[in-house]
Amino acid sequence: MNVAEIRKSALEDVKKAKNVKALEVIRVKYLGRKDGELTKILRSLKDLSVAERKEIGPAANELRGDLEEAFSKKLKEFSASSKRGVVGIDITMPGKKIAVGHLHPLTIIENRIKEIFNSLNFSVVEGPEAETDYYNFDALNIPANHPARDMWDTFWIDSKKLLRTHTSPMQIRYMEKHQPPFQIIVPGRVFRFEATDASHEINFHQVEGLMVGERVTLANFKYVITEFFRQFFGPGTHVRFRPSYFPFVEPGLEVDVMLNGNWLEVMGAGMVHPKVFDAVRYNPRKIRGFAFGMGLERLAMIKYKIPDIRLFYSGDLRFTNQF
Ligand code: YSA
Repeated sequence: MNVAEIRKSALEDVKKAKNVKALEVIRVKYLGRKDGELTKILRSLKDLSVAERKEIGPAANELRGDLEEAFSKKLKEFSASSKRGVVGIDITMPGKKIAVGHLHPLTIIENRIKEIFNSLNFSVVEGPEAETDYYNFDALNIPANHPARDMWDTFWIDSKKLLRTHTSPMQIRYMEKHQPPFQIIVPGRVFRFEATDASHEINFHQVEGLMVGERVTLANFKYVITEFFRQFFGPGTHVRFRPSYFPFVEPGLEVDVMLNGNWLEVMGAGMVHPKVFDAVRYNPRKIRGFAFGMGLERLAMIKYKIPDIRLFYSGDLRFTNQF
């Protein structure tokens, strides 16, 4: 190849080079110390006649300069594009904020309730959300066609299965498998086929409580519940017990808590009815117990001053992010 041919082919090769490695191969091909095409011409200059040397020498030296410039220009192009593409980090940009998750207010309340009852020696158990009418009603002394079934507006799955309307069926399930003495709480989701408003949801949570043994009395119930509310709402909290009716307790009670000068109903309760003990084959003459059921959302609403129960299930981050 003569100088003009080398110029044409070398500049063409440099233009086509895809990466630094390919560029280096091209550099060695033309400027390599041993066998570079241009190097060979430059080395042979001394053997040429004066006239030839005068003609070829300046052209070969000029080409060396041009090639070196072309190589270094191409190298700069590669390094600029690698900074953009491969490294690609602009350390002067503000960092992305990592979103840290947090617990839903109902989970916070449930955890707190479990913590307090654990400290009072209660264990936590859970049960199924889809129930049979036997556990939800019959075994709790609410036979078919009993008017008390109207107290719980029910989502029926078929004529025997339903979505539990309260956590009380777990009283039966637990007593069928365990012998007293024991004390348990049952947190869980319940469902009611009723109109929603600021304090009623069709799907909400309850925490059931059950303490059974040979010497359990209403005084034990009053102590446990008063202690629970004082730990939950604060030491000075006033608690009121009112007579009420549930078919699975005798006597039946409702419990109110005084907050900002108003009494608020927070749970149903009572001494377990002998017919419930009959259903689980305990001897009602020997065994007694108390039970209660409270609404988790209602407790959360009081504690956090939440005006509308529907906010819990709205999925509105402006609400949940406050907790
Ligand atoms: C009673 C006696 C026992 O020995 C054991 C448990 C009970 C409670 C009974 N199983 C029951 O469900 N009673 S209740 O219908 O009055 O509901 C208990 C609590 O659930 C209420 O005090 C209220 O806090 C909450 N609740 C009821 N309906 C609700 C609701 N919360 C939100 N939305 C609803 N629709």
